[in-house]
Amino acid sequence: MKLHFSPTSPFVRKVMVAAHEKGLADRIDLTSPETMTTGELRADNPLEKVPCLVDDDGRALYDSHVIVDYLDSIGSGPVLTPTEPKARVAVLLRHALADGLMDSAVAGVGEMRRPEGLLWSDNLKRQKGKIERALDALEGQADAMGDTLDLGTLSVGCALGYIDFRYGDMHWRNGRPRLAAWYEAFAKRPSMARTAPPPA
Ligand SMILES: N[C@@H](CCC(=O)N[C@@H](CS)C(=O)NCC(=O)O)C(=O)O
Repeated sequence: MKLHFSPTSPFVRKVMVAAHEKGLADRIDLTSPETMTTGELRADNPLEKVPCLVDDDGRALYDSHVIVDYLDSIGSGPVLTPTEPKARVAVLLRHALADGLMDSAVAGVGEMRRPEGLLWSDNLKRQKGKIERALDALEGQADAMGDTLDLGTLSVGCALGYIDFRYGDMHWRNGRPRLAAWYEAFAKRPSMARTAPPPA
């Protein structure tokens, strides 16, 4: 299988953490990030976004949730999205929160990278508000997450890793001791250690 890859994307990391946890990482070849601009990625994903996984039959899969679901169905190891209705909706909901946190964090970075004079400060403020509220909600869920590994918790781990990577000056751990303790333990998983973004 081939994965259109970027070492800094939290969505790509979500896929790679799942691949490691499901025993599939060795079966995935990573493209160089240049495919994002050469047209190669566009040929596989009309949205031209990473991650995009091309499976052994040549079928291109996107987005990160679809890819993780696919890996969950073909790999070994823990089930990432349970089938029992109550457990399933809880995992999907936590995934939605983590994924929305990633969306806002990535959008905020895009805003900060606008050429001088074009930064839309209201939008940046809005995205940062979403980030703060998502983190507050996760603080309330930290004890329930415990040491569970599923689609929801691995997405939270990748989202927090991205906040550390891009928003170090936000000091998100302040006032969120439970989430900080949860992340400290979760980040030690080999799947997380092996997929950490490069030093900023
Ligand atoms: N919902 C998508 C989001 C993917 C995404 O936003 N990827 C970013 C990198 S972090 C990207 O490829 N951006 C390029 C673009 O928007 O043109 C997913 O879960 O895979």
